[in-house]
Amino acid sequence: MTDAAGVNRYRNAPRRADWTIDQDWRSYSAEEHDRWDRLHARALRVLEGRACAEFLEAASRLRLSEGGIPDMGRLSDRLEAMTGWRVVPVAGLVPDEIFFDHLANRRFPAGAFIRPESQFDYLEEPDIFHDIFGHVPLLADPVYADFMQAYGRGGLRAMRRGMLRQLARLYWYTVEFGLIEAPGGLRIFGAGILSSAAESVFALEDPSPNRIAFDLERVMRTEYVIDDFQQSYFVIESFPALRATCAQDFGPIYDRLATGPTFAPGEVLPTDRVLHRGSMARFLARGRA
Ligand code: HBI
Ligand code: FE
Repeated sequence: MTDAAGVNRYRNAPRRADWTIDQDWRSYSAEEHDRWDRLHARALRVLEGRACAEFLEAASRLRLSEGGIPDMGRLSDRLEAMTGWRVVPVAGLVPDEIFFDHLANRRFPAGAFIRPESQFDYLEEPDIFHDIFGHVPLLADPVYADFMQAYGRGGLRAMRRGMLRQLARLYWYTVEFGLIEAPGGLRIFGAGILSSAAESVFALEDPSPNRIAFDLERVMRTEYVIDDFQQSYFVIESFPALRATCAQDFGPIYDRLATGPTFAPGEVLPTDRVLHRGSMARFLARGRA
C-alpha cells in the first residue's frame, strides 16, 4: 500500500483472519465528515445524466447522503434488507483469495479511511469514498448483486486455473471502468469512473478514448493501465446480459485464453463493434499511445 504520508490510520489496525477491522466510526473528525459530504455532493452533480439510472436510484434508496461518512454497520443493515449484501471494513487492499471469499459470500470489503484533502481529486488506493460511493449502490440492484457474487466464486476458480490476470481484466473493464448502453445514450456504471469527477466527464464525452461493445473474451485479453484515464472503455448492453455472460462456465474460455493474442489498452480490432473510435489525443500528448 502506498501510504508513506501516513494518510491511512487503519494501516496497523488489528485485523481478523478475514482481514476485516473495526471501522471505529466515532474516530472520524469533523473535517473528514465534511470531506465526504463535499466529495458526495460534487459526484452527484456530475453524475446526474451520466451515471446509469440503476446507480442513481440505488444511491438514493441507500441514503448515502444522510450527512458525513457512512457507518458501515448501519449501511449494511439497509443493504442486506435489499439484496443480502453487507459491507465490511478493511484497511486497504486485501489478498485476492480473501477478497474473492468475501464477494462469494455477499460481503463487500471497503477501505475505512478517507483520502486526505491533498488527494481530494485522485488517489491510487481505494478509500471509503471510492469503495462505498463507487461500489456499494449497485449492490442494492438484484441483478448486479448476483453478478458480483458470481465474480467472487469465479475468482477462486480462476486462481486454481492460473487465470487470475485474465479475470482481473474482466473486473477492471466492468466493475471499475464499465459503461452501459441506456435508452438516452451511454451511461457510467464502473466504480473507478463514478468516484472520479474528472473521469466521469472524460469517459463519456472526451474524443480521446475508444468506446467498444463489451465482449467477454476480447476484454479478458486486453491489458489495462492503472495510473491514467482508460484508453478504451467497454460498453455492456444491460446488467441481465452481463450477469448471463458471467454465469456460464469459464472453463472452455480459459482453455482458449491459454493461447492466442493479448491486446494493448488502446488497440481497436477489426472484429470490434466500435461505438466511438478514440482520437487518443490525451494519450499521444503524454507519450503513452
Ligand atoms: N481488495 N479491498 C480490496 N478491494 C479490491 O477491489 C481488491 C482487493 N484485493 C484484490 C483485488 N481487488 C483484485 O485482485 C481482484 O479484483 C482481481
Ligand atoms: Fe474499486
